[in-house]
Amino acid sequence: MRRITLEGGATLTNDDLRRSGALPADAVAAAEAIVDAVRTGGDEAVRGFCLEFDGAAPRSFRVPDDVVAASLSQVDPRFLAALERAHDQIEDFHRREVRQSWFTTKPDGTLLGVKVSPLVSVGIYVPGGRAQYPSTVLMNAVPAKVAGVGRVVMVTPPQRDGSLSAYTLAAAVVAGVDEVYAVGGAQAVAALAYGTETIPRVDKVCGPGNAFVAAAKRRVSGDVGIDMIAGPSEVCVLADDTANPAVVAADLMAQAEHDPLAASYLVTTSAALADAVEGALDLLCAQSPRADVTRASLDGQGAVVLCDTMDAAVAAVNRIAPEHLELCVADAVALLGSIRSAGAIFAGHWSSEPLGDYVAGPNHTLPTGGTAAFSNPLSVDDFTTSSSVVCYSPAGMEADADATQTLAQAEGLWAHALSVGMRRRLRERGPGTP
Ligand code: HSO
Ligand code: ZN
Repeated sequence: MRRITLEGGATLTNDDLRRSGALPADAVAAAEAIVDAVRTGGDEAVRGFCLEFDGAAPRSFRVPDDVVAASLSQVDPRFLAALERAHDQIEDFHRREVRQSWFTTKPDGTLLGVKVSPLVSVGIYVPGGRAQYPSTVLMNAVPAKVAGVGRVVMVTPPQRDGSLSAYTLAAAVVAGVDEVYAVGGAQAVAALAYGTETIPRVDKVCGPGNAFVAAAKRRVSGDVGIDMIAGPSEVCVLADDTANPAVVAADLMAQAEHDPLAASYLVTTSAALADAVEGALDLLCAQSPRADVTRASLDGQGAVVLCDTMDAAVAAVNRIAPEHLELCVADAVALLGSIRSAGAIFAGHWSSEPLGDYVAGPNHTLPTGGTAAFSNPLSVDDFTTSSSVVCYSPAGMEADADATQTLAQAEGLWAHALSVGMRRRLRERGPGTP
């Protein structure tokens, strides 16, 4: 990995971080053309793109419920138990995020508040093909269900033989997904956004995908809601000399093995630890069945940032604003207060990031590319809307009328003032409705 030494208050530059979140222009152009074609062409257009990209198109996109349910008997019982443990802990965590509607009454009898409502329907894109991500099904469907979304739909591309992965389907059953469609790519995103003859539209499209899927989500955004567009995965390990170098190396590799463009950073005050981690990386990469992807990521984006003080190390972490941060230091909890920007913080030597990818409970859909400085993990809030509520009493209306009319006059908005003025006059005539 590259070594960057920060001394005397020096800070990291964009070049140091080598982040590559931009979508390739040709993928954007292709995805936009597909979205527009599906918007006007419906099922037939979707079928055409499935034939073109997957080599086959199912007669019906909807996967029958009995086929979805049968997946439970096709997977190993240990896998199912793991899925259920993950589901229960993710559900437990997200239940705590539920925001309650609230109302308050002023002394004059006016009621003010916020009413929270679940989205009516949500579509979850789950990558398929060679990658299998049952964990992604849980991380998207569970918060949607906890929010109270009535219709949770999953789309995922079929495998080479036209079937869907039993792992992915089993996760859909455990998470309570209502409908499954065997469609992938930009055409699936377009079908969810605009609806086709056989795929009803949804209010929001979420879930990760390749550049085509990401570009399609960006294209439909505004016509439907979308969640964040995730870039390559990242980890930053902040370690002192109490960290175990082999463990730190495994943690850097756990992110690097996702994608040649993934980024793994080690920030440390200990040159001895940095050397030992590099040694361990060589040994462990030689054993990894995913050595190609892992090495490509570590060589491409990976970096060791050597800092002269712990304060400088914390500043470097906040500058990186990583998707995942591990605090492999003596007193991790004491450092929490100084961490400003990180999607998820794994505090202490026992808190492996992959525990959070699968079972700890928090969501694994997290802001990437430095966006943790201003955005949040996927949560129950992403599956609700809120409406402010105003319910004036006659006395409350009178009390606020003068200020409203004065501001309306200043803005030259005659009917605004009239709307309140009429009510004032009607109220003077006595009780009852205006
Ligand atoms: N680390 C990935 C999530 C994931 N890992 C899924 C394994 N499966 C991005 O947070
Ligand atoms: Zn992961």
